[in-house]
Amino acid sequence: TQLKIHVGLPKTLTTNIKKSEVECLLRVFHSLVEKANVRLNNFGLDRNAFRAILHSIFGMTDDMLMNRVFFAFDKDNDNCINAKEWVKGLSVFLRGTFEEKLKFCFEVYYLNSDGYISREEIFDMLKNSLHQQSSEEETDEGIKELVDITLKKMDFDNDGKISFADFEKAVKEERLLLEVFGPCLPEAKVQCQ
Ligand SMILES: [Ca+2]
Ligand SMILES: [Ca+2]
Repeated sequence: TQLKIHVGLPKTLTTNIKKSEVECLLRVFHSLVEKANVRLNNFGLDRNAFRAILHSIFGMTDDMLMNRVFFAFDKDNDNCINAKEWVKGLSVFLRGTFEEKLKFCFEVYYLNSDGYISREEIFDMLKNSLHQQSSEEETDEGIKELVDITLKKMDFDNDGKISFADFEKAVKEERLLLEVFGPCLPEAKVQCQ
């Protein structure tokens, strides 16, 4: 059993993944767990093992975002990705509808589970992603200005933070805003064989 990278699975094939794919994802999961977890009692992937997979299979490189993706996958907050969380998360990666991806990105970005993306979080994420993109050091003042611009564009009810309703409305108007705070969906489509 192996995962193969395919660029360009049909985008129209959305919603639920097929039963055979679920079975394949479970096989992959169990072999990854076996490889990663010989020492651990938990039957699942811990953060390091999961991040290694995000990096090697999905080409992710950003530590902060990989941590956030881990927390978004880990629905029951036990610091371990179990089989159910793995299949659920990967089905969004593989075949998520636009709505599912919208929800997933929002979950990655709000992190502290109060249901909003706060000004401080926007600042941290923009600072982090600007760090990755350019060698020049952005000043905090410059980033604060970007935070204001972002809020102006996305905070429709003017309460100084981004709710899911704000996020949904902004992304529906401008799709590029889906990953505005950093890439958290894989570029390449992964196919199970
Ligand atoms: Ca978990
Ligand atoms: Ca708001």
